[in-house]
Amino acid sequence: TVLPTPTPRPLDPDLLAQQIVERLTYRMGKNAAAAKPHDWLHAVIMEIRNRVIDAWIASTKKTHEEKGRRVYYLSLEFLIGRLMRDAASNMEMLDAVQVALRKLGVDLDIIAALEPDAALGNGGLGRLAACFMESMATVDVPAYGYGIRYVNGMFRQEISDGWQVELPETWLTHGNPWEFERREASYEVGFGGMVDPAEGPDCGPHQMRWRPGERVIATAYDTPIAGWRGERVNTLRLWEAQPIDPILLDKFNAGDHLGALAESNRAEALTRVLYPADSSPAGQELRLRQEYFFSSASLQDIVRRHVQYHGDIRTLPDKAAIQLNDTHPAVSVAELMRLLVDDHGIDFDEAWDITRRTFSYTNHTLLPEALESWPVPLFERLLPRHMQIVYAINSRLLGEARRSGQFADSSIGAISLIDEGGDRRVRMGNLAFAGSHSVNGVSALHTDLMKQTVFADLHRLYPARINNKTNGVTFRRWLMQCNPGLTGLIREAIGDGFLDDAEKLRDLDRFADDSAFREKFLAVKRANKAALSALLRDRLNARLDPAALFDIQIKRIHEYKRQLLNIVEAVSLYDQIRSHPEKEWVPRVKLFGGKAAPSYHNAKLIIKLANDVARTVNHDPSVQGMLKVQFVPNYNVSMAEVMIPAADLSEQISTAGMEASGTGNMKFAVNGALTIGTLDGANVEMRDHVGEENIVIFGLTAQEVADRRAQGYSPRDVIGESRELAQALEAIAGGVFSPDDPDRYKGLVQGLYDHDWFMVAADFDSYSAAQRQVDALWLDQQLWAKKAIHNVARMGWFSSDRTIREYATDIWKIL
Ligand code: DL6
Repeated sequence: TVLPTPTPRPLDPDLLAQQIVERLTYRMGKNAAAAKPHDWLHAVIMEIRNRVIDAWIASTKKTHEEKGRRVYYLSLEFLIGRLMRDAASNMEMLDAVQVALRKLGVDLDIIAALEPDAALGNGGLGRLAACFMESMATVDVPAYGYGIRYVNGMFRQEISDGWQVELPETWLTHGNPWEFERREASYEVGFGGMVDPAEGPDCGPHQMRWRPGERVIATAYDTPIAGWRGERVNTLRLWEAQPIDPILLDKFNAGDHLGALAESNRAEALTRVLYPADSSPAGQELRLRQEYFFSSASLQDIVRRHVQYHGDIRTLPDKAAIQLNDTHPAVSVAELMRLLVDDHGIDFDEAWDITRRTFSYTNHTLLPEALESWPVPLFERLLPRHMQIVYAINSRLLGEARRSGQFADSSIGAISLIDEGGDRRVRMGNLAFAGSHSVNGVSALHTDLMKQTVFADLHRLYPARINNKTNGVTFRRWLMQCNPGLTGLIREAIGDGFLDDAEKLRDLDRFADDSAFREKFLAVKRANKAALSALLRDRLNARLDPAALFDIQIKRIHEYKRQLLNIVEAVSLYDQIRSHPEKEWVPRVKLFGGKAAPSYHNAKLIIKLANDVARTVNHDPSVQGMLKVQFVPNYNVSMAEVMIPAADLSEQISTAGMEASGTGNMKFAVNGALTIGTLDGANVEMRDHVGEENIVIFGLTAQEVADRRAQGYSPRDVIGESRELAQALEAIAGGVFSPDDPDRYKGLVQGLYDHDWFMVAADFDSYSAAQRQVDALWLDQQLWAKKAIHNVARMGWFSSDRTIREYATDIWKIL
């Protein structure tokens, strides 16, 4: 094949301006004089895209020629956010674009704000996948991301009378200039139907013929993902479901107009909407259909590509490393077995060996309610052939366990792929574990706990399989793009080395002792706070004082993340300020942001409480200037990019042992916020890197949490011993913040008295004391700045480039 050689495109702003106008005129048919901001955005993206495409074609060519191993990252979520600034910056054309647009009388910031967030994910797991895509391109790993092209991604959150209201987000309304439809990459995906033994002289005993009762077409949409400096551009391939027949004309002609479209609607429903739950299983049949749909299309694509380029399917593990991002794509294990055994005629045991050498699996949560399992009858009805394969794998797995001599008959059930307690269910975590050569956690603590809890038995059987890969974040988006002020200041101080190697941020450490630098550092932070204040004034009519301490908790709303602890502490502080107005209080702005799963009652109530407390506190003249509470609606990637650089204090306060890693914690610290946090997830490793004197740690450890629960924890007694906590809870439960409905929070507070699973009461005093320690530190701005600078300087290890190098070396064996 002859591939076009990339033509170097000049970055002369005049020429760039001319090219942008050309795109506007001849590709979009718009007159520059009449063009609207959306038109300019589209034209600019097309110009940036051209450069990306050149590099994309070159990368693909290189990968083909090298015939090396490729990574396939299977994830039901990619929380990408906006792409324009990211791509322009990585292609090193951001400055030129800005100047070119200025010449055309167009403001880059204004049009950039019009680009919709690609919100194809819920939270940490999806955002990690997006950071990994960028880092894989940056560290030159040939990779494909595979997922679903949801028409409606994460819902738009509006706050109405303090309550969360969910509205559909229509990110594709103006088209998506970043994606390319690939009609040639289409696959049939089946559901239901019958399975018969395959007949023929060459058919093996395990080979079957599946005749699905229902079939849909998966069509690929490709988005190029450019790495830093455009060295490599990888592909994010998202699948759209289409019907085999768009309309059943015989039904239509017979007058059944709705019936004629029923099949089409059913197919399209598959990729219509993202399930908006992150820590509880969606549970419905549609979700399993989504999981199988994208797994099957991706596996067919991978196998086809392998056979096309390498011929022999048996060499798949040498050329393909497939990473399962949580259990959502775990059915891929059975799908690859099906393709190998039924389509390629490979013996079952050999196929199992190929499969295990190809897959690896990342676990992202220990929450029992988030571990996926499917009722056997549902699984069998939807995927009859896969059910047979699961049983066949299970009998080998249990045989191995028995032969190991490590398991009594009574304990072997924990390893089984089928949960036999209650209604029988297929355990997707066990399937992913059994079908992979590597199983990793996402922080050191999380990985240890995986070995001790959810996978204790499988770990005993396969002690070498579990390993740790602590998460990271891409510093291109989460420092360089979102915080140009700080990036500029760092460049001035230590040069540009850190742009290519985040560990070089270490050179900044010595500037913590430089008072002139500290002043500039504080000035940058102040400017970022002013920018956030301006945004929130425009959007919410909020009046925030940039001189106050900005204390921010942004993440999904969940009881284990303990927004409630933060709100209760705010109420207690409010009480104290009113009781002692004579004291020198540190002015604080407490900001909250995050979405609750639509069916998660307590999470939605916590949002309402934050808004109720905000209304009361913010209207009370006796605390004016000392405390402000603000819930920021519709928290998303773009909002994070403004809030994180503006934070003084980052709240990472989950119950120890419950947050697998966290990645927001890393983004805040590298942007110069101090962390108040528990020894949970990656906070533990952050403390080790930044130094315990530069982070505020409080609360029970994971071991202490487990011990307290085992001993019979009595929150009522704890509350009885803490006057401040008792008063704050009484106020909330008694309706001080909800005079319109005084009983609104009775149940929520009662839950704290009765069981308090997340240890809000147990950690309250320690948290409150830590907050006062923060206040004291704030009064010494020079010391504060010093600690914040140490945070920035010592966070280099948390770059996702480091994480990806570890995956590439230890798991994918590719670097
Ligand atoms: O690993 C990415 C991210 C972690 O940083 C968070 O701590 C963890 O809660 C999140 N896990 C999920 C779980 N979803 N499921 N299943 O989003 O993963």
